Amino acid sequence: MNDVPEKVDAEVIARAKRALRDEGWCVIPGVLAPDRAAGLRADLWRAVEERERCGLPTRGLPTDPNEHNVRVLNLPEHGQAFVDLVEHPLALDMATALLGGEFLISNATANIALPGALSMTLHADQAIVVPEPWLDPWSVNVIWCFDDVREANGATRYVPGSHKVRWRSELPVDALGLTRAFEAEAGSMIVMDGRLWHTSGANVTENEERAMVFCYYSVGFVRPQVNWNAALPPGLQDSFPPRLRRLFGLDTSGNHKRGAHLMLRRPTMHERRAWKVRQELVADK
Ligand SMILES: O=C(O)CCC(=O)C(=O)O
Repeated sequence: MNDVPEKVDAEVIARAKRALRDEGWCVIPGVLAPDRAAGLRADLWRAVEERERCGLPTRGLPTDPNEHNVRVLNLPEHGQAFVDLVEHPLALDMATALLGGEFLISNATANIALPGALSMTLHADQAIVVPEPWLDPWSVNVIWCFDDVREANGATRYVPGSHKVRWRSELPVDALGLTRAFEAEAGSMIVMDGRLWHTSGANVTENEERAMVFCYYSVGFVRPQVNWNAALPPGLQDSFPPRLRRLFGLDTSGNHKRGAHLMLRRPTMHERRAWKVRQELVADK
């Protein structure tokens, strides 16, 4: 595999993790070698054809205002190249940095913005899967750029600082007007805190396409957007090694890890004191 995560400088990765935590996003250039980015782009168009042959919708989905966005849902079923992206070591490393060790792949899709594509509605990915208030990062989107992405060809637009928004009512009234474009070269990875409010940009170019893949991860106690048991062909599920089965949430057990430590450890001094105080209060009543 022509993969180069090892070549991304450790200092660049450390800086990116700090930016992700503090600013809610980061761009890491040069993660995919140019030929791999180009190969994935060709794979993506093959996936579009495959879906259209099967009669599955790729344009004019309810998320988009017109037919100039080409969407590929359920990407992992369209080839190993996309499964490799989902479990790319640097993607998992960045997700771990924000979410901690226990997370699932929630969704993996592509959006190719063709000339004439317009912006979708402003949203935060975490708000789609978890009700407010959004107090902690519980999801993260790792975005792969297969083209040079610039404001004019529809770069994703984000509201600076909006990963701190806990309630929708805290969003600035003119949030859309405050958005800025994520610009990045082909082969870059953009990482976005699930709480960051954003939208697709309009592609106002004559002839540039903007192809991006969105690998969306969420903590283990949040139900993934895709029910992979139903979405992935059984043969593909069977071919997955244990680490991939875990990442896709395909194992028989789920959602017991978060509180497991409560059963395994003795109550802390603080907890024992708090219980004692509460017992005394009840006794005094
Ligand atoms: O295509 C983009 O730039 C953003 C897409 C997006 O936010 C979404 O599909 O939820």
